[in-house]
Amino acid sequence: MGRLSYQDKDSTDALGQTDPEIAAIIEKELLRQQSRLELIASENIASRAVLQVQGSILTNKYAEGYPKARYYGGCEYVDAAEELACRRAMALFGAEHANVQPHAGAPANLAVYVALLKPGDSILGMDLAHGGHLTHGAPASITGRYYRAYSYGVDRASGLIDLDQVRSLALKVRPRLIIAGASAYPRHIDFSAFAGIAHETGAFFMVDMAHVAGLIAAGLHPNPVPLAHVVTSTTHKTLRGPRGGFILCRREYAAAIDKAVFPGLQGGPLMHVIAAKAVAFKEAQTPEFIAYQKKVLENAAVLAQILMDYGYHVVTGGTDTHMILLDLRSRGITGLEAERLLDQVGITANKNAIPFDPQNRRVTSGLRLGTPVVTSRGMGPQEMELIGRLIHETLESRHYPGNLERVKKQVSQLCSDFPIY
Ligand code: DSN
Repeated sequence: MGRLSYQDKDSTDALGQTDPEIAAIIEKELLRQQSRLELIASENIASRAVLQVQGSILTNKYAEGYPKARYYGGCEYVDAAEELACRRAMALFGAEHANVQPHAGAPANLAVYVALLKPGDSILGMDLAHGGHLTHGAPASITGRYYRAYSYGVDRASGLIDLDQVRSLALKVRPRLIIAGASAYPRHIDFSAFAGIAHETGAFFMVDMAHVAGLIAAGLHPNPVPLAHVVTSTTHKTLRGPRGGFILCRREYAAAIDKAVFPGLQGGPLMHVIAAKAVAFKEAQTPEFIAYQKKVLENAAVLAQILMDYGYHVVTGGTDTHMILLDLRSRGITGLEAERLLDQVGITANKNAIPFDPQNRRVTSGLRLGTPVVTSRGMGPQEMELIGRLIHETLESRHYPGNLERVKKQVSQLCSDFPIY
C-alpha cells in the first residue's frame, strides 16, 4: 500500500478506484448542493477546513473515556484535540464545562435526562406539534416513553410561547426538568422567564439551543448559558460545523453529564468529528463569522417581509432568527404540495406543522424556511427579494403553469452566480 493521503488528489482517486458507486453518489450530491437553493433551516455549508478534519486519519483512533483518562493508549494527540474543542466551546458560550462527545443532538439531550433524571420522572418541553423537538418528550421518542412527558405550546392568536401555560403546567405537574428550545419557532425564547419558572417550581432547566447556536456564538441572540443548568446543541446548523452535538453545563453537573455520555450512552468518541468541532468553534470566534450571522438575520427578515408583502401569513408575524414559518392555509395549498412544487424548480425546503395544524404531520399546512445556507453562499437582501418572488411564483404555478420552467431557470442562474466548493 502506498502513502496514505487524505487531503490531496490521491484521496479522490482512492475513492474512485475503491468504490466508484459511492464516488458517483458523492459527485451527484455535490452537484445537487451546488445547483439547488437550500432553504432548510437546519442545514448549512461546512468549511473546507471542517471537511478536511472530518475526513482525516483521526477517524482511526479509539479513545473511550476522556482526555488523560482513556481506556486505550496512544491518545496524547486526540486528547489535545478534545481539550482544545472543550476550551473553545466554553470560551465561545461562557460555560463552566463542555462535553463535546455527543454524536448528535438527540444523544446530547438524552444524556442530560440520564444525568439528571430517573426513568418515570416528569419533564416539561415544547409540544412537537407547536415547534418543539422529538427529543423533548414526544410520544414517538424514547424521551416520551421513559419519562412522564408534559408539553406546553404557543398562544393561538400570537403564535408566541404561552408562558402563562408553561408556569401553570409547571406548578401543576412539578416536572423534574423544564426544557426550552425548538425546531420550528422563529422568535427569541424568553430564557429568563423559563429560568424563573424552573426556580419557582424546583425544576432543572435545560435549553436546547441547536438551531440558534451560531447566532448565540456571534452575540446576536440571547445566550441561555448563564441561566440554564444545562445547554445542549448541535454543531452543524447555524454554527456551521461538522454534524454532531455537545453539552454545556455548570461545573457541579459536569461529572454527571460526562458519566451519562460515556459510559452511559456512548462508546468510543468520534475523534475526527470532535477535532472538526474544535475547528468550527475557532471559526465562530472570528469577525467574519459574526458578519455572516448578521447577514443570516438580515436575510431572514427580508425574506419574511417580502413573503408577507406577497400576502403570505408568516407565523408570529416575522422572525428574530434565521427561520421563517409560513402558514399556507389562506393560500389553499398544503405544506406537502408546496414542498413538492418547490422541489420541481430546484428549491429545497421542508413542509412543517404549524401550531394547531388541521393537517396531519405528513401533509401539514406549513413551510419552514431558513437562510443559513443561502447566506453562506454569499447571497444578500437583493437575492432574498428574488427568492421570495420565486417562491411565490412557484406556489402560484397551479394558476400559471408556465411559471415553473421560468423559475427553474432563475434558480439555476442564482446558484451559478453564488457557487459553493
Ligand atoms: N432535524 C432538525 C431540524 O430540521 O430542525 C432538528 O433535529
